[in-house]
Amino acid sequence: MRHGLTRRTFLKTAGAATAAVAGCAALHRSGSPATGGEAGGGDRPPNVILILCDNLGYGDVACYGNTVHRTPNVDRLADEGVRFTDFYATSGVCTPSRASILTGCYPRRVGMHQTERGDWVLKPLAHRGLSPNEVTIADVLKARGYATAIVGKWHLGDQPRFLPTRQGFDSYLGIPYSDDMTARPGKPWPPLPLMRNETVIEAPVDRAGLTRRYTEEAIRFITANRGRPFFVYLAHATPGSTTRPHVGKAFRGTSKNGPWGDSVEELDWSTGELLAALDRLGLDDRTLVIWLSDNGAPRRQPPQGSNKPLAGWGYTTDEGGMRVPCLARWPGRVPAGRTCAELATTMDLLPTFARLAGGEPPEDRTIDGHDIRPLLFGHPGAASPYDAFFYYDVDQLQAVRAGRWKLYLPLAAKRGRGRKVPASGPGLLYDLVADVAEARNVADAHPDVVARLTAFADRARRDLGDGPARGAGQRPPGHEPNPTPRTLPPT
Ligand SMILES: [Ca+2]
Repeated sequence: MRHGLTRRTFLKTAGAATAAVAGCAALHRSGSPATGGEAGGGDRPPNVILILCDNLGYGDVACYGNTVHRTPNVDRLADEGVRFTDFYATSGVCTPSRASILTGCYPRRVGMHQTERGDWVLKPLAHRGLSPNEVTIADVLKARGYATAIVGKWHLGDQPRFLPTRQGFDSYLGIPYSDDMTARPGKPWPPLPLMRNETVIEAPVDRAGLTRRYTEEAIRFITANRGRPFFVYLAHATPGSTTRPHVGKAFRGTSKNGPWGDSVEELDWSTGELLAALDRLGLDDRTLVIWLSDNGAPRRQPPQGSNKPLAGWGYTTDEGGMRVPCLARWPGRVPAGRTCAELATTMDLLPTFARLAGGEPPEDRTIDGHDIRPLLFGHPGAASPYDAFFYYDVDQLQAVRAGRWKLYLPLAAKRGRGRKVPASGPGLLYDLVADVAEARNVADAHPDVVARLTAFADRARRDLGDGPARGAGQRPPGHEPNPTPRTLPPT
C-alpha cells in the first residue's frame, strides 16, 4: 500500500486517466478495455442507480418471503436481475452503514463507527463527519465523467465541510441526518431541514411527502442527464427510525400492515416510477439498478417490520440486524432471475462501480470491499471474495463470519442489544447454511472452526481495532471544532 496520496491527488490522477481512456475509446470504439468487456456495452459505461431504504428488513419484500406487503416492482428487480441472499450491511445502524456504502470500507477503518461521544449515530451539530480526505463512490464516478446526485438521507455529518456536495456529489436534495432528529425541548437541534445542495430550503420539512419528492427529484435528474453516464444515490427516509413511518397521503392506510406496510408499498411504488422512467428514456439496458437496505428492521412492540427468516432485529449484530435484501438489475448484462448465495457486502459497491466505469478504486489506501462483477454477472464458479466478514456493534467486535460459519465471540461486557453471549469459552457458533435462524449453537462440535474464526477476529483487532484499542489500519474521521445548526437562511 502506498501512503501520502490525498483525496485531491486521487481525483487528479483519476481525471487524467479519464482523458487517456477517452482518447483510447475514440481510437478503438468497440474494443477498449475501459469501455468494452465488463465495463458495459457500447462506448459508455453504465448508469448506476443505488436505491437505499432505511431500516427495511430482510423479510419486508415479497421476493424475500413477505406474504403481507405488496411489492411487485421490487419483485420485478428480482425477476429481471440477481437476488443476493447473503448480502451484508456493515452495521446495524445508519451512520456506520452509510459510511461503508460510500467508501467501501469498514466503519472503523474510516472512523465512522461511533460519534465523538461514543454514540451509535451522528446527531445534529455533531463534531464528527466523514473525513473530506476519504474517497467516495461519487468521487470515483465523477472522475470518470459521471453526473452525480444524492437524493435523500446523508447522515455522514451535517456541518458544511461534511456535506455530500464536498464528497463528489454534483447535487443534493435531502435531510442531512435521520428524520426523527427534529427540534425538541432540551436539544439544540433545529427544525428538520430539507437541503438543496448546501442551503436549507424548508424547515421543518413535511416528512409525509418525502418519498414522492425524492422520487420526482431522482427522475428529474435522470431525465436531465440521460445523454451522459450518471450516478444517483437515492437514500429514502423510510420505513425509517420514527415509531410510525411517515407515509404519503395516497398510501396511508392502504396496506395490511399499518404505517410500516404502507411505507414499504410506497417505496415499491417509487421503484416502479424509476423503472418506468428508465424504460421511457430508453436507458434500461445501460443502467444498473441496485436496491437494498442500510440495516435490518428494528424491534417494535407490536412488531412492524420483518427480518424473517433471520433471527434478531436491527441495531444488533444478529443476522436480522445486518443482513439485508439486495437486488441488482441490468438487462442484457446481469442474468435475469438468478439467486446468489455468496457472501457480499455494501463495501463492494465502490470497487465494483469503479471497475464498471472503467476506472479503479483508490490505490493509495486500504479499501475493504471487493469487485463483485463475477457475482453480478453470474460467472460460473464465481465465489465470495471474503475469507472473513466482521460484525461490529459501534466500536466492539462481536462476531465473525467465514463461509457458512458465524462465531459470536465470548464477551464479558457485550454492548448494545441482541443475543446474550458467554463471557468466556469458545463463544457461540452457528452454521448459517443449515441453520439460517441461528438457533443451534454447535461450538462444542467444531473446535477447529472456532479456532479458525477466532484467529480471523484477532486479525480484525490488529487492523481495525476493538473497543478503545486502536487498530493499525484505522484512518481518522473528520472533525469540526465549531458546529452550527442547519437552518433556513435569513430572509
Ligand atoms: Ca438505518
